[in-house]
Amino acid sequence: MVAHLEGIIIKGVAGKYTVRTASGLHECYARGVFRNKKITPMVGDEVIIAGEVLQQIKPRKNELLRPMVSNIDQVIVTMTKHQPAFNAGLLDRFLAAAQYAGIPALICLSKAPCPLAGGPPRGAVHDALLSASRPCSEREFCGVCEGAAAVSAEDEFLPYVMAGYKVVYASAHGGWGLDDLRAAMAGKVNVFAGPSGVGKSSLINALMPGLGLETGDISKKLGRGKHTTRHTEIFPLGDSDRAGFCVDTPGFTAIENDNIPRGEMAGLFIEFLQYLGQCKFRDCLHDKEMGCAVKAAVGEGIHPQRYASYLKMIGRG
Ligand SMILES: Nc1nc2c(ncn2[C@@H]2O[C@H](COP(=O)(O)OP(=O)(O)OP(=O)(O)O)[C@@H](O)[C@H]2O)c(=O)[nH]1
Ligand SMILES: [Mg+2]
Ligand SMILES: [Zn+2]
Repeated sequence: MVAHLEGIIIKGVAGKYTVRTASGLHECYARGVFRNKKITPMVGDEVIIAGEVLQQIKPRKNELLRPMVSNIDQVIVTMTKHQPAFNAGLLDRFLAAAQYAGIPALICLSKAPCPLAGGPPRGAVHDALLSASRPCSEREFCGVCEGAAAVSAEDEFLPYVMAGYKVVYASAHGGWGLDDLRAAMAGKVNVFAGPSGVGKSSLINALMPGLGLETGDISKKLGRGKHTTRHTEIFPLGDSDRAGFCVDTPGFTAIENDNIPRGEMAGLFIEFLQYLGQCKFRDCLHDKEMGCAVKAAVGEGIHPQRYASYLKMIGRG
């Protein structure tokens, strides 16, 4: 009899799953019964295998459909200001999908400009660097104008900081923000999600030198990535499982939230939550209804851009 082993699917390509077990990596195929029941094994699944056969998938803690991955602690929704151009609607859809799956999200601005370039000086170290007029590097980074503190009123990310999301500004090439990212990822299973070309694989390479994931150019004509990463794969962040994991995923340019019932959408905008239940009508969709507490909070606790996005997502915008 073939021994049964427990493991985690760390990669799946064309029906072939790589399962990490205590006794090493095993390449497996799913039993036909999964196909018949329309169950697709996912990267992140805890499974039981026998030889080359994936026998059983244990109940999932959670699952994300795009990118398809399960048992996640944190989604790092990765975006850029340029190349590809920032897309608030797409970010809102990613965040709603994560929330619907019950997974906390962190926003990462990838290819972030040098935090020492422009803007008012924010500290002695910063001043000293500016007066020495040297480009900053990861080590001499002043640490004061880092992360959310660098958000200005014009910033695309202001609505998200207001909503309560943590935004990490990072650059795989410049090196800044990587320590922030590392700290936010420690001990968790983190999945990088976002459009093609934003630098997901580049960030993972920068976080784990030596990994050597393939990265691709941005199409000059379309200003979009070229879908370089083709499959989802989990990588350990350190030698022990306790260090955490990160998952690289293929980028995409659109995400549909068709699986989310319209009445549940408002509850997926985290800054709306405090107002839900205060509307005059219990089935309020927070559009043109009278006595709507959500609408009353637009411009106060709710940023108009996020509200507009919500309306679009329920087909009213
Ligand atoms: N200027 C700049 N370019 C970067 C930075 N990080 C990544 N890039 C470039 O952005 C392009 C896309 O990077 P990838 O890491 O392949 O992007 P991705 O998000 O993994 O893309 P897909 O695999 O297609 O989803 C490459 O040409 C990278 O060199 C950065 O910090 N600054
Ligand atoms: Mg990639
Ligand atoms: Zn309402």
